[in-house]
Amino acid sequence: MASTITGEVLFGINSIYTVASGGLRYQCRIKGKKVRENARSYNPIAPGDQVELVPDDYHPQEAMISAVLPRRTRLVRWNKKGRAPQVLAANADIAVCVTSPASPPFRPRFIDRLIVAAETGGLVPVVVLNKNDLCPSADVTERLAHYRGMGYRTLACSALTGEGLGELVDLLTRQLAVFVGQSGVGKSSLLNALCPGAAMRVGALSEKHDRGNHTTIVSILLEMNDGLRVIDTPGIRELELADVLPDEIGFHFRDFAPFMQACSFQPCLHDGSPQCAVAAAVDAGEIHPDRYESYLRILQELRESRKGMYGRIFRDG
Ligand SMILES: Nc1nc2c(ncn2[C@@H]2O[C@H](COP(=O)(O)OP(=O)(O)O)[C@@H](O)[C@H]2O)c(=O)[nH]1
Ligand SMILES: [Mg+2]
Ligand SMILES: [Zn+2]
Repeated sequence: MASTITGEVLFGINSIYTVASGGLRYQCRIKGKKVRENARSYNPIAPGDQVELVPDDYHPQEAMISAVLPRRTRLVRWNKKGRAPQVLAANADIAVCVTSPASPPFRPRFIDRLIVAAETGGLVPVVVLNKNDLCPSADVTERLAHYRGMGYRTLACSALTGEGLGELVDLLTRQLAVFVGQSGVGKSSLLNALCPGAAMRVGALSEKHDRGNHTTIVSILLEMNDGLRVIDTPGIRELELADVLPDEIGFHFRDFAPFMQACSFQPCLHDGSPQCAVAAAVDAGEIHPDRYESYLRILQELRESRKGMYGRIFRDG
């Protein structure tokens, strides 16, 4: 039997995965049902996954993926079309939530969701405000300061003017980041500003395999100059959560933490139970009402849908 080697998945399109190993790139298919049905997810293998490869003796750039090594972290969302959890990135250290002050508008609820998804998957969330050249409103500035006040790292920058890009490079150095955000916030532009040609590579890939116009359609791990490594993801309109249990959400709203223990009925889901200290803190102006609204919506969504069924499959499995 051929000996196996270990590699890192860069991206996968139509069940062909491009895997980097020892300075080479292999085109790989999955070998066996075990890997293919990995964790009942939409995609069995994600960018950033460490995999075992069996190189093809006759085709030097081809191999079979025989196993996926355990993931250190995972960023998961609910894939609506596929009706299953989708791993956007594996083994990334930080989840960079890219936002913009306008076009598209700033959406703190998206940030709140990404924070929950990131923290439950073992990643550190960071909030990046791109298009800072568009002069953010007082409202946007205030919400960013609020995230900062809660202890989240925030960073304002502009792919257009270059503002803040040095700080972004510092953030990305020596750790694997995944960029997540609504379509149009400038994820690809930022990557392109950091490494000219990066977006073109993504665009070319997307064009070759789908509809074109340089839109990112698959997640891809980009290896840039100076060893920077970033996973770019397709624009996400709604970040629906999966792989999270309803009673876990509260722990990822860290502004709730000082109050949660004081709720009269434990465990409390803070959605209308009597003498809920979190709801009282919202009324008293100690918790931002929009954060509470975010929380309630996520809770509602997890309860209603079949997604609850998938609670924690990745972490238990
Ligand atoms: N004013 C301004 N426009 C930007 C900036 N970054 C990106 N854009 C524009 O926003 C649009 C979407 O950018 P793109 O990188 O494709 O966004 P993505 O969908 O998040 O990858 C493009 O027209 C960019 O030129 C920025 O910093 N400032
Ligand atoms: Mg893009
Ligand atoms: Zn409560």
